[in-house]
Amino acid sequence: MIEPDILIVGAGFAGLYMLHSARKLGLSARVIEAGQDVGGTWYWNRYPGARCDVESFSYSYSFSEELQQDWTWSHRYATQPEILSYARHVADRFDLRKDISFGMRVTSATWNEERLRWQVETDKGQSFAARFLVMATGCLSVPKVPDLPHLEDFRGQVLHTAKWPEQGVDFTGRKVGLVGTGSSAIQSIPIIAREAGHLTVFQRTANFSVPAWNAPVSPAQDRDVKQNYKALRAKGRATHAGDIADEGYVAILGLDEKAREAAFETCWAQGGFSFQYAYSDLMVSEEANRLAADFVRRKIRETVRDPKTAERLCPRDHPLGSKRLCVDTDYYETYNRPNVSLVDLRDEPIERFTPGGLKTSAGQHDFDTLVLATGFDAMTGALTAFDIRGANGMQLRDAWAGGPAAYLGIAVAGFPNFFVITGPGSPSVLASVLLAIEQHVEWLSGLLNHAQTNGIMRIEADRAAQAGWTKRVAKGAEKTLFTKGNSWYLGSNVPGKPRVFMPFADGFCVYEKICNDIAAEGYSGFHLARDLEIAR
Ligand code: NA7
Repeated sequence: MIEPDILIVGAGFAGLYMLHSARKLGLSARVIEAGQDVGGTWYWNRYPGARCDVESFSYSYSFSEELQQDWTWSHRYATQPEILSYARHVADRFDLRKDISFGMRVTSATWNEERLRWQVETDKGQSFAARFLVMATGCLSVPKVPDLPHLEDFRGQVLHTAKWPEQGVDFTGRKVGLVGTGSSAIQSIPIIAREAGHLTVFQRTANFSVPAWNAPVSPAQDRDVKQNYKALRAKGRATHAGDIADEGYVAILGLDEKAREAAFETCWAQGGFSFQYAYSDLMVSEEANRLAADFVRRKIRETVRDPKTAERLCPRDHPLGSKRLCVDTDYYETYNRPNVSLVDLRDEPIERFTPGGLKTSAGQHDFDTLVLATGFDAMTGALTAFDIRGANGMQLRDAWAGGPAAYLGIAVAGFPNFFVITGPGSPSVLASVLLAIEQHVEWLSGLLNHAQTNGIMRIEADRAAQAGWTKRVAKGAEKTLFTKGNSWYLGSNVPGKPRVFMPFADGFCVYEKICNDIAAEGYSGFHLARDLEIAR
């Protein structure tokens, strides 16, 4: 039995920084990682075209000046191999690997009130008893394979974007069927189309995508960012999106038609999330959102030559941004290729898979390779995948049966000494996620330091404080258009999952201030018990 102070689940960016921070506090820590290397979602998501959709300079740690000065990003949006190399570099640079158990999965975690420790079992038979359990399991780490009728009849190769073979896939000459049109699909479709004999995309919901205008980072840009990193990071922390990219506060409805069109063109030319960050009313006013959506639909029609295909690609059933905006390179252009076709599953639903492809209500579609770009059981999937039993034997998945509730999105009532990095109820995926991770790890480190200095053995979120927080998160989201689309933010891609908007939508800067105020008040909303007797 190993008895570390902290057991961390996951060696992605959250787990790596948590380990580094725990060491700085003088705590012993162990990380359990299912993969054979660090990187988390970037270890598994090796599909062609996988890239970050936040710019590389933001998609990186800020906690070490030496690290950010030494590392050079090759492109505005880094590829998966480059991001994985960065994670490996961080692990080596801070000598993290020696405290990580790779190829090991946690199978259960049970709170032992007598010992004030988490008893953790793994699939390798190794047990741990840790004072603190930190879930650094990521928001997008449990791939979702939907219930597709008679999929087992299909005789060809089946791939999921989030479980891509390490050796890659050669699509040359293959007939490929691809289900999905979320970010993973939109990034991989242009690349698969260049190799495949034919690619048929099966779309259920047309999605909004904006151009990445990805390009190499020039030596001058690199120099400029590195000279100004400190100020850029501070600027990012003061924004709603927690991104070093510019955040505008212009109201679309405040602009006349000419100015509006010019503003949309400017954002389009900048590319990426600037289209969403630029406006104060985009995510709160249906009319403002419709104007922006109309602009994107016009761009789709200008790009895609076949008018029928263009209409199918035009999103109509959700506000722009309510499903995560996609950032692409040549996505819409790809439909001008003669070897690419688009099937709209709303017009012709899938009836069943067959040995040579699938049959819709309109007829058979043949392919020999199936790519499922069907997403994730997001934000809670990894937390409910195995037994986590808190005080009084309560299972986390039962506690969350009606939807996840976590105080500040980091701690759960009934689950003492248990913390979730970028958990539901925190900005997480609505912020630049590396900053969201850093803020959580640093805030939690402050709490653990407070516990150490004051002899606190047991930390538990107060149930009423948690209920208040959950209400506040829901209220914040209701004021926006985020709740008006069926998205993984709401859990609506997983049948039976309660429809709850999971991220904190009021903005990173707002959230960070609340967290800091709570810390300054001596961690209000938490029960902190000083010694074993009091704790019981
Ligand atoms: P997403 O964004 O959840 O996309 C999944 C896609 O798969 C989406 O287009 C779904 O359509 C489609 N899907 C899911 N189930 C089905 C079935 N049963 N039939 C047809 N189509 C289906 O996942 P991604 O991996 O692309 O991206 C996730 C995040 O990772 C992304 O937002 C970035 O932050 C990185 P639907 O829209 O549900 O109709």
